[in-house]
Amino acid sequence: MKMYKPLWMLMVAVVTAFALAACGGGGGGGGSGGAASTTIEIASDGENLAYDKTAFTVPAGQTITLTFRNVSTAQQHNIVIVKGGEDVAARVDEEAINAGPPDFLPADRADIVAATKMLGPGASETITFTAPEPGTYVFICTYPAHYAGGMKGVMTVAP
Ligand SMILES: [Cu+2]
Repeated sequence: MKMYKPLWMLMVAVVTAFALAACGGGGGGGGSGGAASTTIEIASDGENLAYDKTAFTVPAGQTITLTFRNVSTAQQHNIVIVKGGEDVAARVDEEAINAGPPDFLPADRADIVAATKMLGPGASETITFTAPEPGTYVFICTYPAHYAGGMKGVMTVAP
């Protein structure tokens, strides 16, 4: 009689295994069974002053793993997601130019959700951040004249 585990223990084990399998299939997490996460891949658009996507959406509060690839053979690029719209983006762009090379990023990150380093041709970087509250957030390249040249997009954070 004591040789057998109670039936409920077996049930818990089965249900837990099922839940972990379901989570791994849908969330794309690292398999650690932690909080849900979202992966975003974005690149520069060839030699253009543009990204290969001008919009992406992420869920509020989730851990976002974003990989940016600079596929240009000549240009330096980064991606800087700002806490607001074009007005904030313009301010960050100006602060970035004042900050100067090599990163063209203001030391004060108050207006920035997340940013990669300035990447040379062919380089890539993966950053992780928590999606802020629902809304729209402009992202830009802060290399001088790239934002003005149209290198920008919008991250939407969904509730
Ligand atoms: Cu750029």
